[in-house]
Amino acid sequence: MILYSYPMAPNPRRVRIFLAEKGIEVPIQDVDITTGENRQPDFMKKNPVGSIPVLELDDGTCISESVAICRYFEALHPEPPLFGTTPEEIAHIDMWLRRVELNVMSTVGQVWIHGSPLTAGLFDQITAAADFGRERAAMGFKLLDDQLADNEFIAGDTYTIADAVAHSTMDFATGLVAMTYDDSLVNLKRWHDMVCARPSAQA
Ligand SMILES: N[C@@H](CCC(=O)N[C@@H](CS)C(=O)NCC(=O)O)C(=O)O
Repeated sequence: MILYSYPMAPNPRRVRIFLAEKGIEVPIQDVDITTGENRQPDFMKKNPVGSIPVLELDDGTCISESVAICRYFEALHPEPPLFGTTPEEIAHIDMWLRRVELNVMSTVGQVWIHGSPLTAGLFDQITAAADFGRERAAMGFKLLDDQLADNEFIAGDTYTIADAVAHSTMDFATGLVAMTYDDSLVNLKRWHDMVCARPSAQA
């Protein structure tokens, strides 16, 4: 089994954080997305979308999409459960996971593509799209802050996949994308400091 990854990329990091929380070790092979190694024919055979992460099983089966890879490991190693166990927990965690993906990761990603000097040579950047992304990301940060006012973790009182994805997303936002969140979002800051202090943050 091999996990194709890249150190600074937020989507593979979700999987690495998830694996660290589960205590699972998987051999990792880096694919340099900055030089387009992921777009070479050999890699496109593993994932026709060309993105990382990809998990290649010993029989050659390839699974892409970070959350699908996490679900695979959850099924293999149910403890500790990070996707919930009861129908209500599973739905609640999935609801928050999708909220993080749609309201935070996708909006931060828009700022990365359209507003970062680091990607200026790669994309035809549209300033209005970056501004819209920033505005929507601020709403996403507030959504998380409100939720974290009454909950220790994103989906309630235990660590879940929603925390792994939000952690990788917030590190990406405040790191590579150089975004900040408002000082008034004290609950988000409390949670961000907490997940950064967990051993899985080293993943
Ligand atoms: N929805 C996908 C997104 C994967 C993705 O966008 N990966 C980025 C790295 S964070 C990538 O491979 N970018 C390079 C490219 O697409 O060429 C997932 O969750 O795995």
